[in-house]
Amino acid sequence: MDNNEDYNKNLLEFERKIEAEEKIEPRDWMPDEYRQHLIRQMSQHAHSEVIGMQPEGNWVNRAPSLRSKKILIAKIQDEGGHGLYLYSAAETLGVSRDQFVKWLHEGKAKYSSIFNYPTLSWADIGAIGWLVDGAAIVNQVSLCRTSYGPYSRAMVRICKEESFHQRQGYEIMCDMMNGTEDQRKMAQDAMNRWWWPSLMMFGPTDNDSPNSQRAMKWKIKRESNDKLRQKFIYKTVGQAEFIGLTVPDPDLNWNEEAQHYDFGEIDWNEFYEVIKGRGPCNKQRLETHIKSHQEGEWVRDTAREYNRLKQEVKKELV
Ligand code: BYC
Repeated sequence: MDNNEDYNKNLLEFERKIEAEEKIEPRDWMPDEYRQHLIRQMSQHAHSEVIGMQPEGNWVNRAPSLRSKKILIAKIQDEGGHGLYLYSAAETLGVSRDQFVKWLHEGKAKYSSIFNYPTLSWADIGAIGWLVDGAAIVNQVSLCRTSYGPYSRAMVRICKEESFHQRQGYEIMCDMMNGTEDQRKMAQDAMNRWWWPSLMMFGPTDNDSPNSQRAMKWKIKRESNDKLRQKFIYKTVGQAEFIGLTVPDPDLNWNEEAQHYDFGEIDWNEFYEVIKGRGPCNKQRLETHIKSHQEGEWVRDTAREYNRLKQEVKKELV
């Protein structure tokens, strides 16, 4: 068989597995474009989890009670863990974690637009848990059925933890809406600032999403950006109304015929500015990550040295 014949045979088997809903595993043959697509998406996803620790970390010292501080610390730690699952899953595609981090620092890899907005009040911590984790769950529940085995398994575990995060955020919003007039105003202000960026998390509209077609064909993505955005709005509007929050969109209307909410125009200029690195906090987020990474060099050195010594001791014992 010549190379071309080999390739076609492998491709047929790969497509059969995708069609049959069998997972693609790290040692399986896969087209290079499939591998590259996953490397991009999974590393971006991992970076988002880790960069996402920063806006919340900003409030650990100012949490209003010991209980809320403990919960917030646990949540932030979970996000770091999610980054770890995702980097490990992405490494099975043949790229090292060092390389992923290098691409992030060089501005070659993205992370979610949402983490380039500031957290101005305690209510923002509620809004992040409720809206941002809420949006992340909608996306990630769908990704549990992604075709790449390690990604899909990481998602199952992550989703369990994200549902706790979403409740943590909603609890803060409920408490504030049941509090004083000033607290209600803070909650509404956070809702006003986080609503639209949360809708942007799902990416451009289906018509403007260059990666979607291939992702759907290979079942990397199981539902489109617009469909997931709709699901999030459907799930969230009732929760907002229930506690007396107003969704900051005068064009939001239930469409009986389509059985979904029609909503106003997303500011796509803002979205593209943020993903090009020109959002309110992009510079700060990346600089903080680079600084922490450099400061953590001694930990990595120590771990490497520990491993080297362990190997030496093992050799001596043999
Ligand atoms: N932000 O063709 P499209 C979390 C980029 S964190 C930045 O639709 P795709 C959490 C996109 O990369 C949740 N960039 O792309 C953590 C592409 O550019 P490139 C993170 C975005 O990949 C802590 C271009 O726009 N979740 O849970 O088919 C605390 C065109 O887009 C964004 C994930 O990462 C964005 N929002 O679809 C709390 C989920 N949207 O790469 C919570 C996994 C689009 O070609 N990722 N772009 O240069 C995905 O599901 C998909 O990658 C996306 C985008 C839906 C995000």
